[in-house]
Amino acid sequence: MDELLKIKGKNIVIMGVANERSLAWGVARTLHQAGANLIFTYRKERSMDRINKLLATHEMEAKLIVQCDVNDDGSIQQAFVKIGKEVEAIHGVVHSLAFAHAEDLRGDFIDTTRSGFAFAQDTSAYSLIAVAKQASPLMTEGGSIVTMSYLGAERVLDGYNVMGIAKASLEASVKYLAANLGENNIRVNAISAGALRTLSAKGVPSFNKILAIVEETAPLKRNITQEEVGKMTLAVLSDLSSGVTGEVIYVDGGYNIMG
Ligand code: 1JT
Repeated sequence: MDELLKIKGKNIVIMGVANERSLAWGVARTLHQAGANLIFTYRKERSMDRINKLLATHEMEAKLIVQCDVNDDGSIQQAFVKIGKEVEAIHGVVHSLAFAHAEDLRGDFIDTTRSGFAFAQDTSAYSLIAVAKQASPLMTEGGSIVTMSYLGAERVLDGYNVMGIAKASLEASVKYLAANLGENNIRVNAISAGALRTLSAKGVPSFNKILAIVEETAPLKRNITQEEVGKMTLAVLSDLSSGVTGEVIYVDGGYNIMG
């Protein structure tokens, strides 16, 4: 298996671990099991403490943990300078970040403010471009960049509102980045994950209803797990997917195909 994956000893940057339930943490666990070296970025001090505690609990070690605020170009640049000093090359980046103001994730879409729109785009979509810009020069042996999207990018999902537009922008950015970076043997893909009970999903009023509808409708008749997102992310980061770039890959039990 190791020969097929070629992930052992590879340096993978994981952005977006907020707590144990984060998609990014599921990815970290799977990558660790496969023998990758993990580099974490965090924004808030509190997230760093959580990452350290999670690592200790699971008897895992990080190669490096660096601060990185994706709303700030200087912070992204500094983070990747630090990473570049620690490792010869990086082989993958997991971008598992999104944010919007709570008031923009409920109510009528038409009430979206200019500033709320810009903030969601900046944090959730532009951040991938800014990260790719700083990460790609370190991918001297080729690489794979993976981001997390959601079905609301292409379907109107009640309440997803401004995040739907941000994810549509993220998925289009994946395609343009893939076209741009392909000549450097850097692949760029998105995973469109099914609904998962994470910190981001907290405070979404209709979330239980979403989970129940998926269970009833999806071909697999259930919701997905963090581990399933981790396994697909490993596949997309690894040599198993060496011919795949610019794709949006659904890990949703098949929910998206249903009418
Ligand atoms: C964000 C939040 C991004 C929640 C997110 C998200 N991507 C998926 N979810 C969960 C979700 C949220 C809604 C929804 C379905 C799933 C919150 C913080 C900002 C970033 O409605 C259909 C609203």
